[in-house]
Amino acid sequence: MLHLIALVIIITLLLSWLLIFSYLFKSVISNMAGMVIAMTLGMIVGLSTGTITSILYPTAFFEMTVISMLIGLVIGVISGYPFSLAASLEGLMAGIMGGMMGTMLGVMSAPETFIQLLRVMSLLTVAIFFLVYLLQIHEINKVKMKKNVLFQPLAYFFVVFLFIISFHTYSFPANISIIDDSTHGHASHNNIMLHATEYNFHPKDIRVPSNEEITFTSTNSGSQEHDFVIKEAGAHIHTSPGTTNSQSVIFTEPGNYQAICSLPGHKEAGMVTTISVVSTE
Ligand SMILES: [Cu+2]
Repeated sequence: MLHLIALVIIITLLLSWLLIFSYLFKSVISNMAGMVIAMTLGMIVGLSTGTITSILYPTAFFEMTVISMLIGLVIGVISGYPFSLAASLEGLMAGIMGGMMGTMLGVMSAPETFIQLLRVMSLLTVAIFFLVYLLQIHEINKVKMKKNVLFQPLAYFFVVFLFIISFHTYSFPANISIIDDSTHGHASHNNIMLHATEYNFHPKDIRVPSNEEITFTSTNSGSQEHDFVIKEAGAHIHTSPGTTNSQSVIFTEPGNYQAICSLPGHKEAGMVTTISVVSTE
């Protein structure tokens, strides 16, 4: 959750910076550029808000759509306001559209892709903010030829660069709580669905919280016998072809565990899955 909050704060700060720039230099930014700025900011804010809110609260699809449309609308109007009524109107429409599309994207995506979706959306948002900033600088420099460091895109680019790096270094530890929803028909975080075939497990990477009961349900979609064994946790789920079996375990120690199929040669053929047990504290 912390990463998500940090992400929202960073995006809000960057957005504020752009808005302040628009208000400070509204006299030198052309109306045409103003309309593009309003449209772009309204749309991307609506889109990312919609995606994030619908991932967090997929059961409240209608409410999240309305909220995202409102946020996109407000940001669009604020972005266009310094320039002209037309720019505000354009921002308003783009914000509504972005909010609507963002929530649909979030709801239609499979829970397994949530983390990637959040990464893509946040990188896209920051990259588009950067383009808007370049447009502002371009407009301002046409008239003022500022030499101030603030008017060099390099400083901003550096912030963006750090952001992207930090993003790929840390994953979202919050992803478990995000995916805690059964309305998608997929597994909630304490209920892991597995598929065993020749010779593979799906999914390949599993993240579960420590000190909570985790139920592994293994379905054998293959044509041979398979099992699912986590030695350290005492888990052993045997399945004949076409059958499904479950077992519940509790991981007391955070860390990486290996789950394998113990039938001769199956592990070597690829029936291995990594289980990351993360502390919930
Ligand atoms: Cu096997």
